[in-house]
Amino acid sequence: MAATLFRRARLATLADPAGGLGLVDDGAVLVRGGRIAFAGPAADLPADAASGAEPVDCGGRLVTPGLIDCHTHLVHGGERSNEFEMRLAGAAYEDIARAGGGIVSSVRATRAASDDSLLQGALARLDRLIAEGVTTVEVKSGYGLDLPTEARMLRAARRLGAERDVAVVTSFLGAHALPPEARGDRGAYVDRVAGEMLPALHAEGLVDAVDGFCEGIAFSPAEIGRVFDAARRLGLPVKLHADQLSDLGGAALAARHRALSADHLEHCSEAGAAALAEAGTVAVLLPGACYFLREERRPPVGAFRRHGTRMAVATDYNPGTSPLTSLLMAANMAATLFRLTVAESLAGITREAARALGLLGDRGTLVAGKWADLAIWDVEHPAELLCRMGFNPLHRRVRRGVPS
Ligand code: DI6
Ligand code: FE
Repeated sequence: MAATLFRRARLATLADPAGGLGLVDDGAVLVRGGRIAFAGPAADLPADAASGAEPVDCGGRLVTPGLIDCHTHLVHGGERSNEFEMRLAGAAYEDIARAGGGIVSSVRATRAASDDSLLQGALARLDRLIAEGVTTVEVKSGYGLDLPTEARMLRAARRLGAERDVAVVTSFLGAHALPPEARGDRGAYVDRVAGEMLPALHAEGLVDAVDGFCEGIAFSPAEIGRVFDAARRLGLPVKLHADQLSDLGGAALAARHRALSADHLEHCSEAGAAALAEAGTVAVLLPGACYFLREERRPPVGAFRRHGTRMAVATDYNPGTSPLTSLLMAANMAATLFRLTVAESLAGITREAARALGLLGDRGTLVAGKWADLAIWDVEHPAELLCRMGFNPLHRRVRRGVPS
């Protein structure tokens, strides 16, 4: 089996049980069959283990796990810079949404877009993420809100993983907003999401997890609960847009359903933070949306630390509230806006992002047995990855052992 030895590497394994970066100054990563056979101090590599392996000299560069963006809406039609201008003039996001803009305006554009334009638009955005060392990305539906368009979005998401060397994980977000044709009949729409759309999309193999938007302008905890019950009947994991603009008890709802993650959480209470920790539900922080909406509330990072709630960080790329295609910038904002440490921010876009997708068993840290997904950086110190803005120091990205 072909083997490669990445040598003279400064590793940040993210595998430190105490939550640190797991730094190894003179490190090596041995890869066999696309998986990590060894990662650690070069001096600990058994002398004969790497015989015959093709050497790759990392020149003392920092090597981290490949980055993971665990919350994106990469597939959509149209763009929403008009709403940006309206908000600059003083309009609130919720007012724009109630007046028929917001998510529903992206729904109109997505329904009108061809399959090819959905794919090409998403590829252009995905390429920005990949250029920064992203090796796994989650992609949601939720701008179709009818079965044919939700299916087209999820098929486009699957295609992304065939067109590019990246792992794509899909989430069905039928409970994102009430579509105009539902004419206020919320119950009938939620029934359709849970009883028709989800089973059909799942039968086509398009759904890895089920997401929902629990908010005053979207769906109530009871409505989301019905969608989550349907997910459980199909054996699918769930996650939730929770407590972003108000506290509807979204974190507790996610915890009750043993969700993989609860995302946003600016308005999450202390009890919500505790419930997430108890359930093992990851808090996914999305500072891009917080920044772009000029939200003044911050997620309760102190409470997450006190209770031992795991924290991931993602771009939440979407055309309305977080048009951000830089995961490094998201990590910078998590540090500057939310006061995460360098170790927390970097873990947030690697180890904890893998956990938030239920994939920590095979990626997210540099540990023997996992996929050899690596990012090799032209920096010496991990803090350099986060502190500079609009700066991409990626030297090489490695997926399943193959450098690109
Ligand atoms: N993620 C979402 O899904 C909503 N907010 C967020 O941060 C709405 C996105 C949109 O306005 O299109
Ligand atoms: Fe989102």
